Amino acid sequence: MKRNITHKILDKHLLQGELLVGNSIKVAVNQTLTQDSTGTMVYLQLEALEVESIKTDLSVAYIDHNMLQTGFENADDHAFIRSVASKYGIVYSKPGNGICHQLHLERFAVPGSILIGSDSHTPTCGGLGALAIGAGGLDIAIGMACGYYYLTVPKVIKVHLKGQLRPWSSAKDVILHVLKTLTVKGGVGAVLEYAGEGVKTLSVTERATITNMGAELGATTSIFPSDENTLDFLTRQGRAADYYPLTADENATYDEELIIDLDMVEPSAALPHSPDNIKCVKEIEGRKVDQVAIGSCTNSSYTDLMKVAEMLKGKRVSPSVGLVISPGSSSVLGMLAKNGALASMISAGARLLEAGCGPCIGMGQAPKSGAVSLRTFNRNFKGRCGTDSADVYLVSPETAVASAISGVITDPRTLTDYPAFFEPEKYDLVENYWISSPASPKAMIERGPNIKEFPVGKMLRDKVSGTTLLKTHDNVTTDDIMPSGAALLPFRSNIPELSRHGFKTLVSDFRDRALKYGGGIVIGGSNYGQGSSREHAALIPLYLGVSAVIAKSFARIHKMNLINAGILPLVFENMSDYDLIAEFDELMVDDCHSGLEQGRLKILNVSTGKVIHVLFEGSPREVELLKAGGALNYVKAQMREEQHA
Ligand code: MIC
Ligand code: SF4
Repeated sequence: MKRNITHKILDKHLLQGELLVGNSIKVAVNQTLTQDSTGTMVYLQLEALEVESIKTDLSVAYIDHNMLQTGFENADDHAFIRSVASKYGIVYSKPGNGICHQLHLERFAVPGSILIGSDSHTPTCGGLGALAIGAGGLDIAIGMACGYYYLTVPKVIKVHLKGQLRPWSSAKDVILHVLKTLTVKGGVGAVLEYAGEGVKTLSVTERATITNMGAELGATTSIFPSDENTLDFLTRQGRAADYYPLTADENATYDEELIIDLDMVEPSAALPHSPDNIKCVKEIEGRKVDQVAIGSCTNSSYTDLMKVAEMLKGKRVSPSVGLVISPGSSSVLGMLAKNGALASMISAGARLLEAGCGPCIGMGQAPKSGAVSLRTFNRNFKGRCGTDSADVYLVSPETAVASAISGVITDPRTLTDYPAFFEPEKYDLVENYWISSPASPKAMIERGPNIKEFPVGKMLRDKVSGTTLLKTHDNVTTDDIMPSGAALLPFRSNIPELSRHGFKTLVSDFRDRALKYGGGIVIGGSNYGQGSSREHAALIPLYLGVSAVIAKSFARIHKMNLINAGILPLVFENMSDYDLIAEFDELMVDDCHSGLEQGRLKILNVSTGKVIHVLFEGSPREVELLKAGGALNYVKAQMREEQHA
């Protein structure tokens, strides 16, 4: 059979199972990455697994999210992560070094390898031909401890790129176009594999912008071939030796195909409050803009920011606009400083932030009430920027700068001179933010007062019953289930404190409801749990006693996080049965164990007397994880058995 790139990589790493769409397989993991806001939990779980060493070729712990140190909490988290990194020989990236995905692309990603990361935008490294998958924290801890990862074999959608982008249209507009076509649930259960003659017209950083935002489609990941542009990128980063050519076989088979003519891609924007709410910039031109933010793991590379600097050279940011720029890495920032680009930004009136996630995750720069904020980021969920009443539009760097200068949403094609600059033959590598040393098993773990215990599930009883604590609409995000931002991110290693804020964007009293009824059940719409990989969106419900979530459908990473936590993720057999359950109804499920094994369970709505059938769509291993009360219990028991065998 003629193989696509995805199957070539999966095949090479296959440890167990058959490569058939929908099957559960076990693959070897080469690399892992964590960032700090999910990382504390990952490393607490790694400790709980009680292994002496890790089994990956490379694991990296980045500090990039929680960098506003307004209290001791974030700094405590950093110290904890750093001490665990030193114990296990995990590479530690100090705050200020940059955003995990941009750094990993620059320094470590290898074509043809498998990378898993505790962040949903891990697929960024697919721009370089790695199979890079975002996962929940426990999966990353297990990946490090055991060297493997379980996934459901995705279907592979070929995205055939024709032609070449016109000036002022950019990689961001390509992925916005894909989002318009497929929507935020169109990628669930799929890998988007890019192919066609248009591929060679895109640089690795442009490809990475596209694979990064594949996360917004709900895709397992996105991947580009590894070709001469990959070699060019790696050479400039001083690591040509990591190059490995990788393309799909001629006439390779795919499950679906999408054709995009790059010539036809226009400057676009995702309108509030969803990344798939797409319009062409020219349709929304003229709306007054209050804030423009440039950066995030989507658009903070050297080439992105050089374009920005060139466009700002000799210009003035509109007096009514606040422009903030956050570079993706210390290397990018250092080079901008050295070649004068930073000076162009500053003299135009831009505000410069340190290299990190910053405003993308609401760590500062919340816009004013009712503001229009244009951002080159990847998510515009309501309230994520820190201001509930703000309207966030996702745009390319070109559209962002054109609008920052004019003060209104502006199609960059109205500008004349397309920014020109040279890419250096060798990128400056900044070494002094990295801490890398062999494992020192006796290293003291620093555990400040912010590091609290995390909840672990209990063995599943055969009968589960509970009150419906909440019923949600479609496309609920993990930002809804467990909001982030400057006030809450400091508590990512403090589940009791965080539990006060569960589902806060939907209801103000979820915790009180859970306490009153002694836990219960949540009802969701379709694509429940889209967005971030944060397993806190499962750990908070676990902590508050939620035993099951019954939804129309689930987003991939969140479903796995629920299973890992020992919470049943069940889907309605008939979607209209969603209407048969109201908030505060009493539900009862008998014969859970055999129901899970058969994939079909019967629920009695005790309040109405109605019977509802739900499905469990998961592998036999996932049934065992649920019976054991979650992945930690299951994997630990398995490791004990192996030791005694
Ligand atoms: C995000 O972009 O939503 C985050 C913050 O990077 C999350 C991780 C987290 O919640 O810590 C993600 O994308 O997984
Ligand atoms: Fe950081 Fe934003 Fe990227 Fe998430 S999407 S990793 S918050 S820059």
